[in-house]
Amino acid sequence: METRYNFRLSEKKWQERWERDNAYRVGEDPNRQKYYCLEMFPYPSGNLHMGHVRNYAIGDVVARYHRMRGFAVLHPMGWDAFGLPAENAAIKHGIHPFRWTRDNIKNMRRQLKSLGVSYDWSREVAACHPDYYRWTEWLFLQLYHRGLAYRKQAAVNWCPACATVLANEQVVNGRCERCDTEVTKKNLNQWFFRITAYADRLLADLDKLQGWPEKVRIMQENWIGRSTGAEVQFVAEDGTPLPVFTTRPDTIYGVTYMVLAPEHPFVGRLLEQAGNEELRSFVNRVRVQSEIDRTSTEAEKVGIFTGAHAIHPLTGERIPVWVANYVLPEYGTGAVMGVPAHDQRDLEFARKYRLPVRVVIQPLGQDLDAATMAEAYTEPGLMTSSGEFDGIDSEVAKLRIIQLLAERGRGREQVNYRLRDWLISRQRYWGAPIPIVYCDQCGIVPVPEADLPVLLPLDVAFEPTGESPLLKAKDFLNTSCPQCGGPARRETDTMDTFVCSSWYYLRYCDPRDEEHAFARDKVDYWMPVDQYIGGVEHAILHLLYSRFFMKVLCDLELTPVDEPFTNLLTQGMVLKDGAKMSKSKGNVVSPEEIVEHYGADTARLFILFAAPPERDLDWSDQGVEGAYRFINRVWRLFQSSVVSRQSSGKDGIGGASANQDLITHHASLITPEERQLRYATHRTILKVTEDVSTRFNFNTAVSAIMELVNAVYQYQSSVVSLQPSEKEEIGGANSHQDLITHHSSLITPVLHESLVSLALLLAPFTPHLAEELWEMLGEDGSVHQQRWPEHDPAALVVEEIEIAVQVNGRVRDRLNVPTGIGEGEMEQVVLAQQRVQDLLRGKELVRAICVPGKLVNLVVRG
Ligand code: ANZ
Ligand code: ZN
Repeated sequence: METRYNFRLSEKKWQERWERDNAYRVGEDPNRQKYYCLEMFPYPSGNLHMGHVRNYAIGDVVARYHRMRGFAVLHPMGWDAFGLPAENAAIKHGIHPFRWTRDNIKNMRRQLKSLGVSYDWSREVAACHPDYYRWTEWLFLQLYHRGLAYRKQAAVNWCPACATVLANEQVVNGRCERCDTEVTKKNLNQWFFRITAYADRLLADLDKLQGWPEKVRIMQENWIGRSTGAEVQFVAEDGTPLPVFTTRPDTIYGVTYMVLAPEHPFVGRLLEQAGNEELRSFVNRVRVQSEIDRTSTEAEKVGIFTGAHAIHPLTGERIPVWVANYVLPEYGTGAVMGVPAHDQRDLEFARKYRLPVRVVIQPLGQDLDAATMAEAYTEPGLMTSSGEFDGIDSEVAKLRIIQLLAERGRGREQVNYRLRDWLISRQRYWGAPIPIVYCDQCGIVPVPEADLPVLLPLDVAFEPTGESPLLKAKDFLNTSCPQCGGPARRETDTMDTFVCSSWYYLRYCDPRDEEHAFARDKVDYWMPVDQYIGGVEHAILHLLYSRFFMKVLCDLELTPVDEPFTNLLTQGMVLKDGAKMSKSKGNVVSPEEIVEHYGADTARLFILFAAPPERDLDWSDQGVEGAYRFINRVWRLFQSSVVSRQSSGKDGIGGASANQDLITHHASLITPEERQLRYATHRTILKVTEDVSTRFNFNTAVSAIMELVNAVYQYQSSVVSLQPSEKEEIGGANSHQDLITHHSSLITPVLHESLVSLALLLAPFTPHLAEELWEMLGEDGSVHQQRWPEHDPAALVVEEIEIAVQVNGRVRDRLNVPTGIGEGEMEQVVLAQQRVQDLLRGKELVRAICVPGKLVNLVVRG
């Protein structure tokens, strides 16, 4: 007889059976409630890492649990298969991105299957497949036709030596990753999605997302960055309007200078005039700094006076106009009114360049000294040195000043967003083509829907020039205009891969549709995703873009809802010795090796047990060993308990539910040991159900299961030790067979119930082992097709004792409480009784005197 669980044989066996039986395939079922469980689809980098394993193990618990609860569970998997690494591999190793990606997918799919995750593989999608990106292109056209996709000039990273555009990842410390040349900016015509048109809804609807971690909602809120304030018209002395955006119109009398972004058009005009060499070199220097370098609070604020002045809109004063690195061209109007007394950044700038400081808001009962103040005063206060507004509250002045500016045609209330439109053009090959054609006659012409997909040509050359191979693919590039038939050129930029991942969850609902991106009735059934699970690194862009897409599609009446993900779980990282696993640190634990050595169930169990899903998890070899030992311990428990049942045939105990009836019926006949085991079993069912369904506390769920296993072992040994005489009767258990036969007589309905429950409770966590246990129990079908167990409240009732309830010393009631209940609990139980509440109505409870096991005396007044 085997003494160890052969996980290799078992995991292989069950994986093959699931595949053979299409065990996790799902369709729309009008009679069942749906449940859509989704894990973020991976980039096919080549190998699964532990972060993936954690992500999918968590998702699989959720999916398997809901399946057992009777839901039609959609649990799909696919590949975020476009992107730069494939192209880099092509250049480095001469392997085509298509082949590289396909081979990686093949390997990772095998690895995923070896983990036994319950995916409906018939729904697999890959973003780089023409059947998929055809619809990415189609979605682009839908946005285009709604005015939500447009083209404008925008700066890209440019390496002058390679004469090529660089992705942000390819710029290292401001230099080209390939040739180390200093990177500059270059303006190119690029495509944008008008996500800013949805800024307000994306912000407001965050309130609907109560099933998301609060931190993620806050990150999105900050990213959208709504500010209310005013746009105020300053005008340069030559008449050029220089509007500024300010959140503090109340400080307008404190303006002592203005600052423009180096990219501001007015600065461009000044540079056209001769003799501005100093300004020119300053502007060139700042323009290549990254946004982060320009705006971080530690970064040095540098500026230069332009020589120009602007007129203050209320006082008519001449205000010097500066250029500085900290003003961003893309925010507000790219121009700022400098108020050093009330803005820290402005104060530092003013001190550095000896610009005047003017206090216009005073804190109550204090007098700020402009000459010496080291910190700007940024709170509300009383207006001062502000003309007609002196002496009033600054919050009130805010509104009045906007009013005055509006009356004079010099400003208005304004809301501003930090959110920028989404630049989707990538000067890359391995991405979804942008379905646009440029015609000399007709200009920008969208490719007709009937002509989709615009296929990515495969026969292209990869050269380390950094230039997109599409520029040299003449058959692709040169085409005819869909409108006039004349010669035209295709757009050679491809789409940001975030476009592909903004709608994949919709394609999973209808993955093989050749007529639509997804059919309305399919998404009506499946959407929204009930539970989305993935890394917090996608908390901003991916989730925001997906929400944007969903709102656009809902407005187009292509989907029934405008939020894609009802609940979101962001899992923590997998660490080794406190550090993130990474190749460079050499602390990577390979999932493949763990599965090979210990099995998929061990890997899953360890990961689920080691930490709650949202927390970081520290890898521990002992932890893995522990999970492995536990799996063997469970297996041996079943082995010793039930093997004989097969030899002696099914002994009338019957299936799980028949068993339940039997036990309930004979409840009064069971022994104290059995009562205890039943208590443990049903308490575990309750605990695991609560942990899995409401809190994702998989770690405590697993530890509850472990305790139940201990309880069953304890029960077994107590029963065996109780019956020494029987043991002797069958010959001292000399032969192994005797022992087993002997045990079989001990499989009471209560023990059987515990074992059945264990197999069911383990199913979401260790799906292969659970199948094996189910089979050992002699039960039919897959354990994963069984109903999730329900706890029997009667089993949780512990022994009770009658106590008296007194009011002011007179017995008014009697009731049962659990024996051994504490004083506090006792008081609570008594006060919760309806009859007691009736007795106390209109009276004031002074205190409750509890005598454990005897009485509670309520001392009342009135
Ligand atoms: C005058 C002022 C006085 C300001 C004061 C603040 C405090 P948020 O809250 O992020 O919207 N600003 C406007 N456009 C800018 C740009 N393109 N680059 C850098 N800074 C810019 O910030 C709005 C404030 O940031 C605006 O209000 C403006 O400075 C500055 F006591 O105007 B404030
Ligand atoms: Zn044309």
